[in-house]
Amino acid sequence: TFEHRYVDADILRTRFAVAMSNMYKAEVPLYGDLVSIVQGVNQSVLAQDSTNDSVERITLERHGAIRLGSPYELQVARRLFGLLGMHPIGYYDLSIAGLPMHATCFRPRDAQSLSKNPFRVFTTLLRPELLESSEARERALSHLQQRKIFSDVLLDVMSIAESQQGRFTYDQAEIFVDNALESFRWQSLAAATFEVYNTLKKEHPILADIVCFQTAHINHLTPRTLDIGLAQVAMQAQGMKVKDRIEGPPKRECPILLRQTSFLALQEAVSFASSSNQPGELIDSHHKARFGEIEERGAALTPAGRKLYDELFNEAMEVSRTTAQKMDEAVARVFTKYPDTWTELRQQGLIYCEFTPTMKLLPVHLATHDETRGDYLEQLVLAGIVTAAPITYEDFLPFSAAGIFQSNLGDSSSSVMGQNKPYPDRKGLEKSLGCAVLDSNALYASIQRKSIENCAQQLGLSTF
Ligand code: OOG
Ligand code: NI
Repeated sequence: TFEHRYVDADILRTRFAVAMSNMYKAEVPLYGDLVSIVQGVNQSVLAQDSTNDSVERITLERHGAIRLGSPYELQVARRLFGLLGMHPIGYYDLSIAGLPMHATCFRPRDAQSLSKNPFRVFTTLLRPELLESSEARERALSHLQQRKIFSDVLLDVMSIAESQQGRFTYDQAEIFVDNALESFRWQSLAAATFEVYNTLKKEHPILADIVCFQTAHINHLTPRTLDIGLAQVAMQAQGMKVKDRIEGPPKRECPILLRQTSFLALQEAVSFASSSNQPGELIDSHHKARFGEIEERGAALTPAGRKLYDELFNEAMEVSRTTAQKMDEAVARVFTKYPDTWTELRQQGLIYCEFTPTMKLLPVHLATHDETRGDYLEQLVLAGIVTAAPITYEDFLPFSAAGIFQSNLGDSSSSVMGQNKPYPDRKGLEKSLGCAVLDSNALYASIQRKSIENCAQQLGLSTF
């Protein structure tokens, strides 16, 4: 039929993510080693207990990161990811870490798309207004205006898809994937001269990385591990230079949010034109941008759960930030105050859950909703009529992202205005993006609510 002419966006997203993973494996062989380590760990964990997420999803699961320079680039990225069923969700302020940038995450939004493939891209945008040197700012802006990271072939095929209600035919999809990949491929010939690169790098190393290259090179692709502690040990055993601590919550019985660690950015060969007057003459140098990251995902927290998390995290950070070990100890100690059984987390409204009716029949004493009995849904869970599975956190953590960024910057001094003072500007990012970012809590809440409605319907109940 007519519909069969078009490629399903969920299938296209998987194809794109797999193609990107293959490209990155060829570019950064250490990433391939990381994927092998994670798959080994995941197999051993799955052999011991089964989780709610499918093995297929976890094996395929990745997030990547790109750093964009201008609102134009961000708008094209929004269209590109939109065609892959990925939408801008959440706002992340990185000025908290002295970085002149803010971010959103492009990812699928509904439960069905997420279960097919949750591929996400953490996308940062430069905030020139936060740069201290006006000279560096002018240089960066004029360079960004000239560069072209998206080819005409790509832009054309995207326009065609948009005129077909956001869908590609099979032939168009192939052109799209091939050309979209080129926008994120590593190019060892820089777009800027060596002099410009050094000027911008002196201002901020991230600025040079964002501005001086021909593409928005993907700077890491992160597989999801079911046990980040085990994976970290395996990384060290293979001699990888691993970041000094795991970001996020401590190890727990009931994992929440996100824990991340990485191997540090590699030094890679780059050549630069010596000056714009003599484009033929090249200078060989190097650049550090690309690293390898792994992550363990836990339950999505409700606003109440997140508030408690942030309070405890801040409390732990106040204790001592002198060494990684001291920080880990403080986090572990303070987080003993965070409930650590699924029942408590659920009953105290700290996590989002997806509820599913079991085959068990509703006993007579529970067959009707009696207001005096308290939380009816919770009683059905305790009676085994309904199961409650924590919903996986699909987003990022600003402090974790900041920690990953900083681990790759060494001890370079930052010259961002008001160092380490937060300057959030969600409206500014939305203006650059050309649309509002979605609220992740609303998405988790909607998945939970739909599952509850489904339980009610299947059990023949009108309400909970
Ligand atoms: C992104 C760093 C943040 C994460 O997973 O939070 C990050 C970047 O370096 O561009 O990778
Ligand atoms: Ni990452």
